[in-house]
Amino acid sequence: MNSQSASPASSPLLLWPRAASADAVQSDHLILSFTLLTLLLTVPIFLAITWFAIHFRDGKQAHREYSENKNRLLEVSWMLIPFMLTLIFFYWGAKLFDRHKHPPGDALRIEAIGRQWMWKFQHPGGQAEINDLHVPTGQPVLINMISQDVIHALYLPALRIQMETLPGRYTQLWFKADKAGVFRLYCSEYCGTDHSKMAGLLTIMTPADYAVWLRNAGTSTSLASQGKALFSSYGCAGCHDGNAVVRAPSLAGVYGNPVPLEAGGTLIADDSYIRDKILYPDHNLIAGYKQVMPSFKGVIQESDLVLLTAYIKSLGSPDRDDTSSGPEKTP
Ligand code: HEC
Ligand SMILES: [Cu+2]
Repeated sequence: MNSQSASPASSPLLLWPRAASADAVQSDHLILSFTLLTLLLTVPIFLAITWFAIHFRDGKQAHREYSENKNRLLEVSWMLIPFMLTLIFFYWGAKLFDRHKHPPGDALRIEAIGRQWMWKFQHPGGQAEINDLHVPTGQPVLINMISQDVIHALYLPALRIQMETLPGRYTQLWFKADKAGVFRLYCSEYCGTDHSKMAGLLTIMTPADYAVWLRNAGTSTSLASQGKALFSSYGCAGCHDGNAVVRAPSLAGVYGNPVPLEAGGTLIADDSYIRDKILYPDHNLIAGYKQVMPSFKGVIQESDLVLLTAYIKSLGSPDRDDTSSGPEKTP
């Protein structure tokens, strides 16, 4: 298949676009074979019903005497065999679903924000794009998304995947593309007047082309360093850097680790935890601290929350042992 040149614009009605990943091919096989099985199971029944309806119609001379079927093997097998056949698809589908739910750890992470009516994508190096998305082949790509207003859904037909984009909650989607080319992406959740315009192009490129694209896409400031600047400008550093007057924990090595709570129990400091902490600091107070952190709800936008999280994430590896200035975090 010739890729890069095949612009999606050349075929306006793309009901079944070319599959751009091995998983997408799997999905196609699953759908096609399940449709075939459904036909196999329903067409004979449909034909039999039609034949019976004609053969035994009112007024027709036919043999109508009841005779009991004593063939137990036949009775059991016509129930069991179709059941087993459909179970194969249950297993196959569940396996694919499970794969979709578990992104590999080494995935390239792209941040996405949906809003009425556009998509904003951000690469780790800080390169941002509106509606269009560029990704490399041969590497798992994880899209971490959130909505700034209503529910949207990021739909990548060539990869046969979509995910709801929710206000107030991160959702994720991952794929490993293996075909370079230009495809389409959509919002697949009706989200208001200009919903139909919330679409763009998904460009899948070889890793070398992607590297060139990144270099030409501007921004030399990574998400983490943009976040660092915000960390100062929103006044977080005032409390959270080592020599503040207020007793606040160092954020080094927090990301990805369990946090002991004042109320008992622990939480894993993932993206949602950090976002919640910034917006609702009075929830989940950390063990050994007073509630002094102000809420930044209505002050900090989703896009900045993503940057702050990227910064906090960059502050340390998950396997922190204690160089941090906060009190003991281990129970
Ligand atoms: C007035 C001081 C103060 C300010 C300003 C402040 N924080 Fe905090 N922050 C705290 C304190 C105290 C805690 C620990 C107690 C708690 O759970 O609220 C904390 C906890 C946190 C935690 C959880 C840390 C952990 O170990 O799990 C994060 C993340 C965090 N703050 C991020 C921020 C960010 C980002 C900002 C700026 C937008 C900010 N804070 C501004 C005082 C502050
Ligand atoms: Cu939308």
